Amino acid sequence: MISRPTLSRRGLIAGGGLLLSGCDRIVRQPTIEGWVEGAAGLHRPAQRLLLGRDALAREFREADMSPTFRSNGNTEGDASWAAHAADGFARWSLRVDGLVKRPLDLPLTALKAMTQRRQITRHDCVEGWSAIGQWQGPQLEQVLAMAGLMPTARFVVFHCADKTGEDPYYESIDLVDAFHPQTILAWAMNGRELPLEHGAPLRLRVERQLGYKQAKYVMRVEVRDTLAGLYGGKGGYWEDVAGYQWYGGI
Ligand SMILES: Nc1nc2c(c(=O)[nH]1)N[C@H]1C(S)=C(S)[C@@H](COP(=O)(O)O)O[C@H]1N2
Ligand SMILES: [Mo]
Repeated sequence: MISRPTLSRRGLIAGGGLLLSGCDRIVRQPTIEGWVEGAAGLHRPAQRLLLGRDALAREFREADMSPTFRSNGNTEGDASWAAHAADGFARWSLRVDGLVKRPLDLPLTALKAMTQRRQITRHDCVEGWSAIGQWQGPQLEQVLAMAGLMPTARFVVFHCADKTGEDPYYESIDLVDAFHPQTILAWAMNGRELPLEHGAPLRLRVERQLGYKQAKYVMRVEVRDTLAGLYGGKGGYWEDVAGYQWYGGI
């Protein structure tokens, strides 16, 4: 039973030798569960046992797409983001750094030129609403493979362009979710470029998790070995300020 996720990880990312060792390590490592406290500590391993962390989120048909998909949380970024928005993000690029061998600056054109994944999924917000939408972009795994993970890599942090008061929005996931096939950096929604209020130019879709994990306005992807020392240390804006679970599994 215990060895199962490790085996399925192996199948999923065959070919990525470097990434493989990272995944094997993360699946075996008991400290990840120990690190998440309280209810989350029970919830996450329980979900893994029942469904498997590699299971796909349900995908829908075009006919199932919600006629309106509301936006939630911040609906714009900071002044620097606004300047990029004003020229259609033509001079914007995604920074990829931290525990990587090759830090990258990827313009939108580069992200659009990579192999794309398109998926129609249901977004579930803890505030009590859901919507079905279509998302498109490269898999995060591809971007991480381009940058090359260092052996100590354990978490991927998404730094966003928006602030609520003093605190910037940010989110983080572990390597299991980072290499999940439905984890993409989406630049398109419902067949057109991501609208400003939905996180243009780029947002995370990590489909096995709740709405607040779907970071909008992603400016920088940082690979880290720990979440300690970053803002409130709990791995995300809502985790820090409101005690949301770090693993927001659905
Ligand atoms: N940068 C950033 N990302 C964010 C938020 C935010 O305020 N800022 N809100 C989160 C929440 S709670 C939800 S439900 C979704 C909303 O995404 P939408 O605006 O595309 O509906 O984005 C999430 N990601
Ligand atoms: Mo949300």
